[in-house]
Amino acid sequence: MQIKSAIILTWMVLGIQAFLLPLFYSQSPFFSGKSSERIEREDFNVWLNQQKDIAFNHILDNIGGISPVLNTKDVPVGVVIASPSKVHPNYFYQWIRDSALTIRSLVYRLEDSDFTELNLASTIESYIANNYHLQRLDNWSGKLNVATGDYSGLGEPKFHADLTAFKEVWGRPQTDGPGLRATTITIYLNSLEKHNRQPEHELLLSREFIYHEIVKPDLHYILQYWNSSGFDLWEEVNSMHFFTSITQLRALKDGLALYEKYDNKDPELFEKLNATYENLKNYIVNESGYTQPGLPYIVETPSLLYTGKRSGLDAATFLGALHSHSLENKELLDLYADIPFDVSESHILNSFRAMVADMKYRYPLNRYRPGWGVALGRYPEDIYDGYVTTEGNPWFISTASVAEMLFRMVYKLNYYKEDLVISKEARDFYKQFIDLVGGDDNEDNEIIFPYGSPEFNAVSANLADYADSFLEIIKDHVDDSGRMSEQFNKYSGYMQGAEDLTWSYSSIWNCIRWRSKALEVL
Ligand SMILES: *[C@@H]1O[C@H](CO)[C@@H](O)[C@H](O)[C@H]1NC(C)=O
Ligand SMILES: *[C@@H]1O[C@H](CO)[C@@H](O)[C@H](O)[C@H]1NC(C)=O
Ligand SMILES: *[C@@H]1O[C@H](CO)[C@@H](O)[C@H](O)[C@H]1NC(C)=O
Ligand SMILES: CC(=O)N[C@H]1CO[C@H](CO)[C@@H](O)[C@@H]1O
Repeated sequence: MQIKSAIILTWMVLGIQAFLLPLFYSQSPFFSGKSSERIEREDFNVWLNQQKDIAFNHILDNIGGISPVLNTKDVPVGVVIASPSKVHPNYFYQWIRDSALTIRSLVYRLEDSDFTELNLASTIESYIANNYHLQRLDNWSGKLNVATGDYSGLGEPKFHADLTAFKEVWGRPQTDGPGLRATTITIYLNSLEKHNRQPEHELLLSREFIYHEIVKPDLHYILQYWNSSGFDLWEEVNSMHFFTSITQLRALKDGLALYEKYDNKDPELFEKLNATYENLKNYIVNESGYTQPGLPYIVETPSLLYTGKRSGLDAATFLGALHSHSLENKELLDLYADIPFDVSESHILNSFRAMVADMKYRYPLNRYRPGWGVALGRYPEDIYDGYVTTEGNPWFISTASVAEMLFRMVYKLNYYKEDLVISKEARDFYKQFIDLVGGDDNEDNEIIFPYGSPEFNAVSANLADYADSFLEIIKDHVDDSGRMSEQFNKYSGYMQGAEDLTWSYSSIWNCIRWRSKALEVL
């Protein structure tokens, strides 16, 4: 560490273009010993294929049972650790949020394999069974008592890897966990149903059992706490947050669909789900302050805007848009069409544009690539460096997420053969990809490029190229065997923060998955 800091300092002082440094990044101490060839940085397409597999294997390295490196005494089967790092920093825990999002990648991969990768199915089911247990574990957020309607314990954000409660001061509750878990399990239930299967784990008696015993408590949690404050996904601020609200809304939508399939005995629940869905949606759109008159972008945590502490720009916004929508096929697209703020909504696009505009200059390593994507961090005011608070840095999760957004946009336009409709609010975003000057001079009018027109095709191709330029940045900052930590230093490009962060691997894997889908229809 000290040597590295000294080098960084020297390079900064000399003002040398330090972005070359990551090419020499050395091996992480958690090297699993498996054969680990050097990645091919010279050929982008070769690297993409390598990195997709490398990322997936490193996800599995961090899940008990399926991992070749973890001991199931420390990390039981199906437990997802956030990172193998036990000191500086200690992320050797299971978080409800990180685990739900990571397991979601496994569910997508299982579905992509047409339900043939059965070791993934059994890992997913162990995760679900573990969560049955975690839901019922007393903890500092509270407990679960269905009889008395006490669901408070489900707001507990993290547990020890060995499935025991974490009894230290922490940012709790975190009210996004139950919704993220419910949605991940819903996607798995739908996959089981599609393939006409029932769960095989001994605790999980049937799909109905999973819905009644595990998803329903999470839905009840949201019904009770959707309008209560909690800590955000970065675990720093106790307030109301866009990411939390929008992913809760998605979970309520999932709950309504599951209710139709697995429940008909609880009309009171249906009415509450239905009414709360409408209330939460109204809250998000009309009351929360996530959108503000005069601001073109989403305000992730409005209370911090009002106190002048933050601009509201935050990568959590992109993660919220991604994880609350599904658009693989028409059925899913229609089901979630009613959830606001999908990837092509103007506030989301303007958050993206404003984050890029800020971080292009905030992070010195970005200065050397004019016209390209930039390495993105969590939010402009961030000062967490992965160990302590000094200065914020770019994160893999943020950078991969915006690329995934762009690929989803390309997919949506081309797969559904939609016309490209550019609203007045989104003009500035699209100006980066097509000359709009020759078009309609009346700034109040929408501009429409019909599906298949030269302009439509140019925008599609340019969006995909722009997405690739974010992936190129990731390519330059992973280590020689494709490993990813949490962050990379804004001056030197060296990785820092928790090593082998599971969420970093999950987000790059999701992104490359959507890239393939987008290119198939382009
Ligand atoms: C929160 O919503 C519930 C209904 O879901 C309502 O009964 C309660 O009054 C609301 N609380 C606040 C503080 O708005
Ligand atoms: C809620 O119930 C009303 C009336 O039954 C129905 O029209 C509406 O579509 C339902 N909303 C949802 C989200 O299911
Ligand atoms: C927002 O408020 C307007 C005006 O009251 C209302 O018509 C609209 O339905 C609300 N939006 C949502 C999503 O509830
Ligand atoms: C095991 C454990 O930590 N239990 C605690 C859970 O939270 C309740 C109240 O929130 C405490 O009273 C328990 O001691």
